[in-house]
Amino acid sequence: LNKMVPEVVFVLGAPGAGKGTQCSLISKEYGFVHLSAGDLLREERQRPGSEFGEMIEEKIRNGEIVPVEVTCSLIHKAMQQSGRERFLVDGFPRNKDNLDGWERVMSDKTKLLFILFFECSQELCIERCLGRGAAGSGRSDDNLDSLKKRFNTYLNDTLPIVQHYEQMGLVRKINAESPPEQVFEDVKDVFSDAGM
Ligand code: UP5
Ligand code: MG
Repeated sequence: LNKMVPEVVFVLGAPGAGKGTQCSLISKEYGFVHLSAGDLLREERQRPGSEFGEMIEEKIRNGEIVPVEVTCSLIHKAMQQSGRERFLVDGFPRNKDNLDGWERVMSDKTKLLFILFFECSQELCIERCLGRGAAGSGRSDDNLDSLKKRFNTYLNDTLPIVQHYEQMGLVRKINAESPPEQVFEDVKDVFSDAGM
């Protein structure tokens, strides 16, 4: 009867803007569960017997977006398995298909608090991802060819989603070009303004 509706913050920003890095800081400080859609997809890709493994790998390498049915059910499952009530959904929704799919299945089951949006120049983002690749990330998309495609998708498909939420007054913009601890200071302001 009085069951709490799970609260969700969507975390968006270009590839390499620092979404994952900031989400781990936030989860430590504020007790949100960090769910990276990309990590969930990479896990599913490795799961023995997954019928989606090859499709996911191909999409990721080409910087394309996996159909929402797959991504959304992984997010939903992870939310249920956590047994918790506050979530950072990192790197989702990335396009109209993602947005519509979430609205269909999840918007009645959750409360969207706001969108945390990390802004960082393309040059810096690419430098960070290439640096991570060179340091042995093992990610099949940390190469210049995939990065160009990831950025195309980001500009064409993801930015319109940010604009959609901006019109609803839900976007909290953060400059993500300074060092992580400094970026996190601005993140904390957003969470404290939200009463956390
Ligand atoms: N770094 C971080 N912050 C820094 C800072 N302030 N100063 C200097 N360096 C900083 O950081 C990236 C690198 O930069 C790291 O080396 C870090 O140390 C350093 P990270 O925190 O990992 O940035 P993040 O924004 O999380 O970058 P990521 O590469 O994870 O972003 P993407 O959005 O590209 O990747 P994601 O895993 O979300 O998606 C990958 C692919 O999965 C997509 O392209 C798509 O094909 C697929 N996907 C879907 O299909 N659907 C989804 O819903 C989600 C993903
Ligand atoms: Mg990430």
